Amino acid sequence: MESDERYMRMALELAKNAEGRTSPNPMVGAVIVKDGRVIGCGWHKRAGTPHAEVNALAAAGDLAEGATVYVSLEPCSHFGRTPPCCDALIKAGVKRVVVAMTDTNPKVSGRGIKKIRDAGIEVTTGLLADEARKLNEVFFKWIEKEQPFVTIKSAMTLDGKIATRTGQSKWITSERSRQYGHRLRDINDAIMVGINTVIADDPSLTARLENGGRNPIRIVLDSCARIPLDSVLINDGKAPVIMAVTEKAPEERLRALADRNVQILVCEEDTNGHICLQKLFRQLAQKNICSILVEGGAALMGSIISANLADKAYFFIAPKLIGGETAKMAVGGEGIGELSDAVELFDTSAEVLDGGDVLIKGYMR
Ligand code: AOF
Ligand code: ZN
Repeated sequence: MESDERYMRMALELAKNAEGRTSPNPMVGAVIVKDGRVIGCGWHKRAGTPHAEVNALAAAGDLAEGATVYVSLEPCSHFGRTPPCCDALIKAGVKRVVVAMTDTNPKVSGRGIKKIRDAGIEVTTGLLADEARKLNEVFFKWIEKEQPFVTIKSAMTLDGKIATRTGQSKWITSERSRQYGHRLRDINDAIMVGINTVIADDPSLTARLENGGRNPIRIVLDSCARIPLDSVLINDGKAPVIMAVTEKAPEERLRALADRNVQILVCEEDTNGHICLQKLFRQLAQKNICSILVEGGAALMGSIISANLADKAYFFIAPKLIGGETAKMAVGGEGIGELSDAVELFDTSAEVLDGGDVLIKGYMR
């Protein structure tokens, strides 16, 4: 039905109100309709708080009896931080439930839909399923693969440089691009950089948006714990810091970091003696870090790309040229020899931002 699609779109839009705030839960929206009128809406605001359906039912009150509920994800069937939504819908006496897609969380996985059907309620599934899946690309990667969703972000010139030959990098891109970058920090659970970036830039890695913003957990890859002890990010207390080190890191450095409330993760090395990123990502996923924004520098970007660990990419390109053989490029590492091995992005889009920078984004793998 045409109106089914309209209400489901509304549910998807409502879900987005909580973008970046629901982790490790998905974003979910719900719309309750009776006699062609919306009688209640809701969305899931934050993990540990009521789910979308429960918020919408509360808004509709007794009117929910005999109504149709549109929900962007299968209603849950498990007792988690909150009780099952399928029970709440059954209790409210709704007549029909329209679901965009099944929840692939193994604790739910069709059981919510079955329970609602078994209670004699009509259930329609699969409406705008592609949109619903894309909305929660982060959650589905995390719950299905037990890996975080990894986004790489780089700000470069037309000739792919991220700094001049003397190392100047502030600022390559426009104010608008940088605000966009802060929004990406705001909606990701964690931000990751390599130690060379910390030494070169002494960044704070916080989300500085006009209306506040939420700081991500800051993760630094630093095998030997070389981080200067006066670095801003381990002293400003603005967000947790995780230092990923290996056994090469000296004890007394680790103690000094622990004194600054830094969490230390001792990681395994790969065959090149670098931190094994696959294993580190798995460990981070187990800590409920569902999304990571990788901001460089060049070496880390090269490792992530060659290990095929990125899901999504944002390249901000300023219409400027820097030139120079030694000026750093966005992606370091060894690079490929055969053109046929080039990493190709898919589902790409390009957008000219105010200020003239071009944002190219797309998916990887
Ligand atoms: C829904 N509606 O709005 C959301 C759902 O720990 P809990 O109780 O918050 O449960 C979290 C799980 O519930 C989460 O992993 C996902 O499978 C589902 N999320 N389900 O019915 C919602 N956010
Ligand atoms: Zn639920």
